[in-house]
Amino acid sequence: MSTDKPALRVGMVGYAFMGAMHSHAWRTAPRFFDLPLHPELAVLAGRDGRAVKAAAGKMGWADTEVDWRALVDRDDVDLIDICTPGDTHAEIAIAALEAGKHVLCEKPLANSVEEAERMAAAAQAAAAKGVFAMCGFSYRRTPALALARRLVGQGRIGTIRHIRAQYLQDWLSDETAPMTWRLDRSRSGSGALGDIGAHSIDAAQYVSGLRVTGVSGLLTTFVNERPLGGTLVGLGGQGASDGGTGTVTVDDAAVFSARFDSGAIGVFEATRFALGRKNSMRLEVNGSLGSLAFDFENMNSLEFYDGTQPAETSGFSTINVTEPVHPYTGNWWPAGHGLGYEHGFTHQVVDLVQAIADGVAPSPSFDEALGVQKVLHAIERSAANDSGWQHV
Ligand code: 4PW
Repeated sequence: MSTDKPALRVGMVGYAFMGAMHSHAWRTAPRFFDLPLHPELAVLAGRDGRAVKAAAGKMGWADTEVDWRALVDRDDVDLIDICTPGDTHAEIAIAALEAGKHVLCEKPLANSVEEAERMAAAAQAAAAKGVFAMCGFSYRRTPALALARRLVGQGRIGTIRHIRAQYLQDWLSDETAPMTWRLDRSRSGSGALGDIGAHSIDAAQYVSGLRVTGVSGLLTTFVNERPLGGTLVGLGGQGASDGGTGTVTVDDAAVFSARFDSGAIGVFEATRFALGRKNSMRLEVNGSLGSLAFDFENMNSLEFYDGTQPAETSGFSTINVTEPVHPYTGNWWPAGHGLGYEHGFTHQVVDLVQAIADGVAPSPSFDEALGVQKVLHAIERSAANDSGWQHV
């Protein structure tokens, strides 16, 4: 693609699910949005030399490295995109920021509050030098959720009373699905809670503009041992029957209640065992004048109940979030054609590149992501000591 825009040379660590998705976003963003900088897929880093070269060829990266430290040291890279499990986020992000590289880091920010605090401090120090960091809570950039935030900000639902968030998947419902890094606490930091519950916490705070101030939580692991070998399909797969088993050291499901700074209350659920629900990230916000409801499995629609309408015509209406007036959608297809999971990641790149060009800190910042990390940790503390749990 020819361009007269200055280059933003990207180096990415990791090339699995999120690496493939971020590669798509870096390639696609300048083709549909007029960006002030032109992202270049410069270097892909991964430990396996042969595999990373094959991935670079498939995903469109110009060069490769087998050590992320070498990537961070290169002077032909301006930004490091971290698409690895959470146990490596802190060391890579802090090294990159200290080397003067902008950073995009997948969520959740880290595997502990301590790591997240160090990352946020490094990002704050780097911002003073015009080097910026963003955490990849991509659901914010789904047009329907961005529209929900706009409507809340316009006062269309009044004072918020309830926030109800569920993130329902079922890829572990099969007890023979094999062990993966997502089930190993030393790699992932937590299970459904941090992997998908973090999205719900960020989306709830983003749409409502509120902040969680207190939680009470329950975590459970339904299947404690899983096959070590097998065939991975999507996030799950078919475990081998003869390769031994490994111990699942994370939660399979999390439920928690929350208080918000405004006095609103919330209920949250995150599970990988909701058989039949594939990627149902749901958010409902009830206010004094109306309600909003979203389900990612119907991601081009937003349900809106306008409580100011006369009773005879009141009811939830379906907003088709595909019009040019809606966030991001005008750059894509004619009204009604709809977008997919991958578009939120492209919008994430668009907003990150614009922020860097404008010299302003992008959102969600590492500080915002640290806030989510603190909520995750509070839920784990609550669940660990059964606080407030009345046994019947
Ligand atoms: O953040 C990702 C979600 O968008 C998670 O890591 C996996 O993919 C599970 O749900 C989706």
